[in-house]
Amino acid sequence: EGVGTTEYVAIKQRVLEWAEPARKKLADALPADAKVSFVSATLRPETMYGQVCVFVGPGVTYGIFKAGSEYLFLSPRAAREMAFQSIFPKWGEFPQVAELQGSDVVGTLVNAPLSVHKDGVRILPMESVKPTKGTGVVTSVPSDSPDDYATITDLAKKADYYGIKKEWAELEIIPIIETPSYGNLTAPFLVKEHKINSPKDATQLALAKDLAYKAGFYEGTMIYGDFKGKSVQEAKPLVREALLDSGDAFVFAD
Ligand code: A2H
Repeated sequence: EGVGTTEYVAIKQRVLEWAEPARKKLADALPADAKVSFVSATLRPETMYGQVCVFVGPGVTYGIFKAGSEYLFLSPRAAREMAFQSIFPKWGEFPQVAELQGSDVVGTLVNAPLSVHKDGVRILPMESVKPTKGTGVVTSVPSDSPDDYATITDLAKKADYYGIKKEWAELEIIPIIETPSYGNLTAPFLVKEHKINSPKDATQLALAKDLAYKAGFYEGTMIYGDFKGKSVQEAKPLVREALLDSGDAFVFAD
């Protein structure tokens, strides 16, 4: 971060049903049959089997941008960068058709490529989403990301406070990667071991995130999905290619 670029896999997740505030704001901005996708940026495409929701920053400003025959939901900053990566049809242009706050889209139902949750997953709020990183949209995999696990646990505990339905945050967390150090639910294991009680425990979460990432990448074995039995190092590029080939993802350098 800071210096150089990160190459993300940008996952497209089609809107199946808008949350009410977004639906109202978009009524005049989009054709009724518009295909809109949330675009989340991930470094761990091999974890997409375990995705349970998608996070946005509730106070972050997002846009909907027309990319050929489809529309993309992401931060304006990411749209600008994508305009110079041939993601929009005209070089340098990223036509914006609407502006929304993260809070407007909480509750929106989107499809989830590869996920066990075949009927789709919800857009939920995450306070720690950085508007200046990736697309500002984060796919949530609580089995393998301590940040995601701490946030989803807090959302389920305080559903009323967050204005969400408890069942949106109380989905089954399935084991997808096994590591010798932390078992088959790396993030829940580390969150417990480091006594992390809230998504605000930033120092402990940074440590857990580092441990989870290293263990997952260097020692992890896939125990779910198309590449079950392969090491994470082998599976990662294969899942990435599968997502790119199916059109569910594209590469985004940030
Ligand atoms: B990763 P780096 Cl399973 N704000 O994807 C906060 N976090 C963001 C973000 C933003 N704007 N954009 C992306 N991210 C998250 C999966 C995952 C991720 C797992 C485990 C670890 C992990 C599922 N969430 O990242 O600062 C995204 O979460 C730990 C490094 O560019 C993205 O990958 O290194 C990662 O942070 C990018 O972080």
